[in-house]
Amino acid sequence: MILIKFGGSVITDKSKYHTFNAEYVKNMCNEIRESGKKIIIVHGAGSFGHILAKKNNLDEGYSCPTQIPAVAQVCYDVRELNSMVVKELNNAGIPAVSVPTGSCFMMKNKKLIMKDVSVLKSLYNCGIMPVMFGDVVMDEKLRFGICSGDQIIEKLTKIFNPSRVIFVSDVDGLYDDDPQNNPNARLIKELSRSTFDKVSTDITVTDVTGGIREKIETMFRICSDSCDCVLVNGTVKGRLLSLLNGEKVMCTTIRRD
Ligand code: IP8
Repeated sequence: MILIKFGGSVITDKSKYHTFNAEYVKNMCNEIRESGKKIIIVHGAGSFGHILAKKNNLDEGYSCPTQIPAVAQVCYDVRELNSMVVKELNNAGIPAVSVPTGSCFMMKNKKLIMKDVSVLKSLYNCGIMPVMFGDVVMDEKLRFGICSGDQIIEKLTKIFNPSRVIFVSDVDGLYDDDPQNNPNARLIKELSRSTFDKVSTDITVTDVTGGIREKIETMFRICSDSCDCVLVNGTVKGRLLSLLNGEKVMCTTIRRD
């Protein structure tokens, strides 16, 4: 099976609060359906989560009472986003249901811990895709915390043993320099740990769960001899389908040294 993370940068406009990129989501859902592969999707929060979470310091846990309505609002917003993603999956012909992250996981000092994941397995075995998402989750030490889709993916890797994990974002992959500022920046097709240590990964977006560096670190932890990890652009129509079909596409594959 394959795990796919729909990054917030593809499914939302990260710079504008509460903006859904319906077209990209629809295309990706259709491509997943067309591939015929067994897949579970997790998605990020994008502008439905990060903007308010950052404004209210939710990633640091509880510090003042005004955060509480913000927690409720972010939970509401990411559930709205999740409903739209789940709707597109079902419209594409993929039976899918929402599984709120807090129903299977808790956090302890920002670390995600599994509680009861039997519902995930039961849905999957029933031919229904459980769809989890970056969310505010209760934390045993900090009262609440921000759980990213990447953290969820890392846990699901242990449960489902995927042969491949695909992180879909709005860039072609990782470059050896910032392509916005350097026209000679080159896409890194295969990323090893030694190459990664030399690459600049400065980001300017509003992201409370870490930027591209944290994401690639997660990918290094996930990838193994039996599971490869790929970063691909989901805004280019057809690219995800080509990747799923085993064709050569523009992307970055993470390789363990
Ligand atoms: O977009 C973040 O999840 P991510 C979750 O996967 C919230 O990093 C609520 C900001």
